[in-house]
Amino acid sequence: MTTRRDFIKISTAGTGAAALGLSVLSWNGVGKAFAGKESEPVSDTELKRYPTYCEVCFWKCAGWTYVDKEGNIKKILGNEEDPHCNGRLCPRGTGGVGMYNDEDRLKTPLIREEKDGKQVFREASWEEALEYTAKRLKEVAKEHGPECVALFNHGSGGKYFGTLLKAFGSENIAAPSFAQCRGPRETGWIATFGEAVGSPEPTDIRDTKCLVLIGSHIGENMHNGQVQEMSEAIDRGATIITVDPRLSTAASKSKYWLPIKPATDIALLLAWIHVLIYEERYNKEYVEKYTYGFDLLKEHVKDMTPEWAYGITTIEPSVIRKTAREMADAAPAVIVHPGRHVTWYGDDTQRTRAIAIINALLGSWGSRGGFYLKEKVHLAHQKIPPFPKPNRTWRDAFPGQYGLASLALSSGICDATIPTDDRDCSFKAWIVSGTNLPLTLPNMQHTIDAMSHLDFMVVIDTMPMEVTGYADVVFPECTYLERYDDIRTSPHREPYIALRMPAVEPKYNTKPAWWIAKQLAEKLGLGEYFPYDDITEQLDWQLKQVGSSLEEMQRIGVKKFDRQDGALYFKKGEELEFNTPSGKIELWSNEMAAENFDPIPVYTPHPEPEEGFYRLIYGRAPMHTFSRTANNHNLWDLKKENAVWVNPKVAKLWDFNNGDLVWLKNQDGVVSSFPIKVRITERIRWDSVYMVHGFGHSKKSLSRAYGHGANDSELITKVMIDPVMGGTGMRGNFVTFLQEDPGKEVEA
Ligand SMILES: Nc1nc2c(c(=O)[nH]1)N[C@H]1C(S)=C(S)[C@@H](COP(=O)(O)OP(=O)(O)OC[C@H]3O[C@@H](n4cnc5c(=O)[nH]c(N)nc54)[C@H](O)[C@@H]3O)O[C@H]1N2
Ligand SMILES: Nc1nc2c(c(=O)[nH]1)N[C@H]1C(S)=C(S)[C@@H](COP(=O)(O)OP(=O)(O)OC[C@H]3O[C@@H](n4cnc5c(=O)[nH]c(N)nc54)[C@H](O)[C@@H]3O)O[C@H]1N2
Ligand code: SF4
Ligand SMILES: [Mo]
Repeated sequence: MTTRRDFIKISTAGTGAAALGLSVLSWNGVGKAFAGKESEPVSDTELKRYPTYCEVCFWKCAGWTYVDKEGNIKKILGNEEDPHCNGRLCPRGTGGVGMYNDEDRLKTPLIREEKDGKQVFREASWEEALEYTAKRLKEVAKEHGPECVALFNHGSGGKYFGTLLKAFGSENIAAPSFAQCRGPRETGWIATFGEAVGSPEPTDIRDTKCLVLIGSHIGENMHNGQVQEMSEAIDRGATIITVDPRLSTAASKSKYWLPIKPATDIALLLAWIHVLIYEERYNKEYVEKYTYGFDLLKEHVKDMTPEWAYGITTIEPSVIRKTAREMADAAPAVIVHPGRHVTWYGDDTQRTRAIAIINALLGSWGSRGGFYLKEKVHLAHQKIPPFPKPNRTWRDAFPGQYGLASLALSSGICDATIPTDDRDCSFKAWIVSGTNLPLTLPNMQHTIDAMSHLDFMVVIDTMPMEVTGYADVVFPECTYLERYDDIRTSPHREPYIALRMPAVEPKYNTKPAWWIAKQLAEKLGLGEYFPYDDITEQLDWQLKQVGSSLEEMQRIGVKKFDRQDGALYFKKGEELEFNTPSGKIELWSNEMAAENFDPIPVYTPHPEPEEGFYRLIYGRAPMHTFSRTANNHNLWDLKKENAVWVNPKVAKLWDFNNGDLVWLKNQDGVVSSFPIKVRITERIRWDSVYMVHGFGHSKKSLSRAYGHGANDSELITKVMIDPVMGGTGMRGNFVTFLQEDPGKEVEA
């Protein structure tokens, strides 16, 4: 029998969240995720299950969607075979069915039109909306060239629109996961180790003796497998060192919490390097054999003592020494975590380089308990005609800049959509799939300005999010529970694949991304780039190439393969060639030097708040993902709004009580659209305030989320661009409090 009791048992025994002290989560609330009104206890024999992988965040845990005879989704559980989740979904994945059940969903295609002098959306048939979109895209291409069309995507459907755009003649395909998220880390890692970290991160937390978190707030950042491994590491007695101006959940479970002054991490990292080198605690054998530029590094950090760093970071020299020694004692089973959302202060590639260098000095890259050597299954693709070669790409809009950006910059394309005198062409049309740009890119007003310059914009989404309000055409995609997508093949200790298939028919008049992209391709005369009538033909063909089949994957969901590339770690003394100019791990980076950037990271001070202002920092809540879950009734039940964390000293100064409502005003005079509740807590430094990203929705069509909490993105008007790769540093903004309603008009 599957009953409510079973569920609670699964959940509490389930995610490492419980062990991480996240019992603040209301498990009953999570239960509502699938124990909705219609959910009377049902016997397992009455339920059919279909494999899926979760789309509530990008960890992509594989699971099973259980459906009763009437076609109601009863629950979603993790797939035991899947190393991303080990059979246990996080609260968001469990509550994912709320995306399917949301009565506010987009229900049918929409076309913008003018009626009585007002712009409105009218409902349209798929045929009309597709035909109209193809016509408008052709017009843009004819007048400006196909390169003036850009795709913004995040999530599974993006691949199909990527193929469409390349066939159309444009390579301008950007995701916020680069310039707003992990781009600096990948750039820093490539410059050091010759390869990117990638997702999921190959951190061997399972076997580590010491885990160092620089801001990474694992536990609130609910990336499932990582949270589970960290919780086990804590149980095993591994040392956790957390550097964070806020007492995060991870910090509260750590042996050392270093409440660093924000924006000074590079000084701490350089001081750690100093201690490791000058106390001769680095891994000499590893460094001699595999690294390049050690002597230059040693000279560089000569004066960067813990005493020097103390004046910058406010971290006691003795603590800096003690923590460096803990790392060295654990080495090579130590992980200085590369972080994930690392676009903080504009010198982020340099900060992640410093992190990479420490890992190299400790010999953790390629070592058990450090970083394992990941492997993935390579899937074949059916033959399609070659893509036309575009005459221009987004890079032409930034001559001589961001040479080390390995992927397109979403923020860059946004900037280059606003015409300027010195740019000979700007972007004229956007296709936006699965990314809520006004809340995702910093400086919301700037994003809105860019969109207002477009000739044409089409949005593919599941919900009437802010971004849909700026579209000419809106295509409603069905949710991940109602569709097939690409086979998930992500790197891990063992290579394996996962299938997502529909558990139920698409609700309303919604369609999957592959279908929308294929229909558009056909209307644009590009049908040969989608060589199948139904996606299942393509999936079955791909699966057969690796010795499986669609039929098998529908039964098992996840399939593991043997490793082909050898051992999980470097062998002792093994000869290795790294994919860098010197063939070694570059402590001194030739690549950075060639681009005229500091070849070894340097600490530079950043602006500080003026009196009465506090640095605005932000992060994640375990039960929400960015802005996408704010309206999900299951997760909304758990957390309806964000609060602004304020230190008691600051609260006293402002005469605040817990729960007071305030508006935030930033250094450029921008005021939050909605008020936010004050949360007074010692867990935040007095010079900063903290809030969870993703709230403060301004669209009334989001009936639950509208007006709840404040939106950090509208307050982030100062963007500190990383000159190396164009990442948008977002933590250089300062806010003060308004206690009276400023009477701001909010667009709905
Ligand atoms: N201020 C601020 N900005 C940030 C961050 C921050 O912390 N603060 N974080 C940054 C980071 S790390 C990242 S990775 C990005 C994330 O950026 P996004 O992925 O853009 O974040 P979301 O706000 O979740 O927007 C997702 C959009 O996809 C839609 N969607 C959900 N499921 C589907 C689907 O199946 N199909 C389609 N077509 N659409 C779907 C949602 O309705 C929503 O409109 O944001 C970055 N921007
Ligand atoms: N529940 C949930 N989990 C998620 C997501 C989600 O939306 N919801 N999104 C996922 C994604 S795409 C990403 S990229 C990750 C992001 O999550 P992470 O990469 O783990 O975290 P960051 O956003 O970099 O950092 C947030 C932390 O940085 C601290 N911080 C702020 N300023 C500084 C500083 O100057 N120095 C230091 N050392 N710390 C500072 C904040 O106090 C906060 O605790 O989370 C992932 N996991
Ligand atoms: S971590 Fe949670 S939300 Fe993300 S994919 Fe896994 S179950 Fe889904
Ligand atoms: Mo991210």
